[in-house]
Amino acid sequence: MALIQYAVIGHVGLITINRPEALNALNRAVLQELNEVLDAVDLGTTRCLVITGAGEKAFVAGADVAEMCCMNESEARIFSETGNALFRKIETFPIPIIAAVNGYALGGGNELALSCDIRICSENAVFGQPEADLGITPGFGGTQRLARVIGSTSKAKELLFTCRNIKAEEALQIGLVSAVYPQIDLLTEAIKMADRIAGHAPIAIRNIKKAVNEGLDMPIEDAIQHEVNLFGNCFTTEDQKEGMQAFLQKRKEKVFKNR
Ligand code: CO8
Repeated sequence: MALIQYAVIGHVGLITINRPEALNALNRAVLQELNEVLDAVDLGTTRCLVITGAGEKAFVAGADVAEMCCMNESEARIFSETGNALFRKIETFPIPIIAAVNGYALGGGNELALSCDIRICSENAVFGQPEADLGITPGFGGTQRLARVIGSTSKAKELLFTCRNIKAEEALQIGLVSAVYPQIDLLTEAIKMADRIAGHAPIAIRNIKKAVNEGLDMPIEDAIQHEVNLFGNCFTTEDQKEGMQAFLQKRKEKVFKNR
């Protein structure tokens, strides 16, 4: 059985991490399959991805502790580099990716969610970075992305130092997730959001993702120039003409061609 399942629903791709017997823990094989699935996404037709975990208990309960426990320094570095490269690929993936967090998102699980563009979760979701209690630091980007995502080094360090798990309501309150849904509705809501994103001009959406992500790492003057360039680029597309003509013609239906 595949460790990663991939389904296409219209313009939306649904990735499911499928190792429920180990609460979808990330071992080398899961990381490799996830990488392969991302490489196989048809970017000509797919406009948004959703990532979730199999079962009702966990999104991802972390990196696989059983696999990690006997690593030496060099193996640990390679594992961290592999996970970091994959999560950076997710972060910079050309189309938006929504994490539908359906339960535990601990350690590498929270780090996976952090590398996605948007996080929504179920009422039973639990988030945390328990690494310090295992004698390690987060190794898949958590020391870098948590503070950036929630916009507070104080809160990020509190969570990283105390290894305190937080529930969905607190995750919403600190801005770690955008919305909380009953578990039964989570996937439907995630796909609905992805569908809504997929209904807008795809090149504009890609340019927005680039502008926000890359701009945040630039001085503001350079970031504004980056926006100018990406805004200008939209005017080379057929979809800009379609979007604006539809508005001027008071036409509700638009056909965006990803061109
Ligand atoms: N790794 C391996 N197996 C796991 C993991 C994990 N992270 N989480 C759960 N499992 C397995 C359990 O061992 C158990 O297997 P088995 O049935 O064979 O005993 C099965 O999943 C079910 O789990 P539990 O019986 O423990 O379920 P509970 O409901 O009692 O508890 C918890 C659920 C609270 C989520 C609990 O499983 C838990 O605490 N899991 C570990 C959470 C954790 O510490 N995660 C962080 C791991 S470290 C990490 O992610 C670092 C990332 C960076 C790596 C850098 C590389 C160098």
